[in-house]
Amino acid sequence: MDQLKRQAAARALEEVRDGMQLGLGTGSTAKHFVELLGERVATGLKVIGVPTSETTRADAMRCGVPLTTLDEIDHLDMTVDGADEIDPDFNLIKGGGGALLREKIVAAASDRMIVIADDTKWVPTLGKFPLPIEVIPFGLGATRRAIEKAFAVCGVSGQMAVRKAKDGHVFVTDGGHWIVDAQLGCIVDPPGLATALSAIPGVVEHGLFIGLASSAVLAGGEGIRVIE
Ligand code: ABF
Repeated sequence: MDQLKRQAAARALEEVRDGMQLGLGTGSTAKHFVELLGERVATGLKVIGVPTSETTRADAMRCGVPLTTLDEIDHLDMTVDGADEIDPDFNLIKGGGGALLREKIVAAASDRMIVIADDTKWVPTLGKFPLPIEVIPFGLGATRRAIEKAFAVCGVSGQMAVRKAKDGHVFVTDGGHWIVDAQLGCIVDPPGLATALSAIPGVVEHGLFIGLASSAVLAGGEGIRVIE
C-alpha cells in the first residue's frame, strides 16, 4: 500500500514546474510527495511551498523544501494532497488526519488541486468514511444538535463522536479546535450537506471538499490512473 501511495505521489510530481508555488498536503500519501519534492529541490528545482499542518511543515523542512505562508504570496499554482474518499464528481472527504481546516484554506487558495491516493479511496458515494467536522469546544452540545438537524434536512443520520488522540485525551487540531466524526454511511447530497454544515456557528469547518479538486491520481494493482 505504501508503494502505491509513493507511486501516486511520483506521478503528481510530474506536474510540478520550476517556479511553482505549491500547497503541501498532509497524511501518509502527501508525505511521499514532500519527500520526492525535496529530492528534486536538492537537484535544482525551484519551488516554494505552503504546508497544511505542523507535521507537514516539519517534514518539508527536514526534506529541504523552502516554505512560505499565504500572507507572503498571493496565490498557489497547485496543491497536492491526499483524501479519505473521492467520488466521481471529485467531491472529497478529508480530515481523517485532523488537518482539514488548513487543507481547505490552502486548496481554496490554489489554482488546481491534485488528489493523490491509493485506489481504495475512489468510491461511488461518499460517507463510509466518518465525516470529520471541526468544532469550537464552547457550546458543543448546541452545535451537535444543530449538526443533527442539518443531517436530517439533508437526508442522513448517524452516530457522532468527539475524536480522541492516541493517549486517550481529546484530539486538538493545529487551530486549537476539536473534531466530531460522524458515521453517515452514505451522503446522498454532498454539496447540500456542505452548505448546511457551513451555516452552523460552532462549526469551524468540515471535511467535505466540494469543487476544489480538479484531478485525482490513483495508484492500484494495475498501475496509475489519472482522472480529470
Ligand atoms: C489528509 O490525510 C487528509 O485530509 C486525509 O484525512 C488523509 C489521507 O491520509 P493518507 O494519505 O495517509 O491515507 O490528506
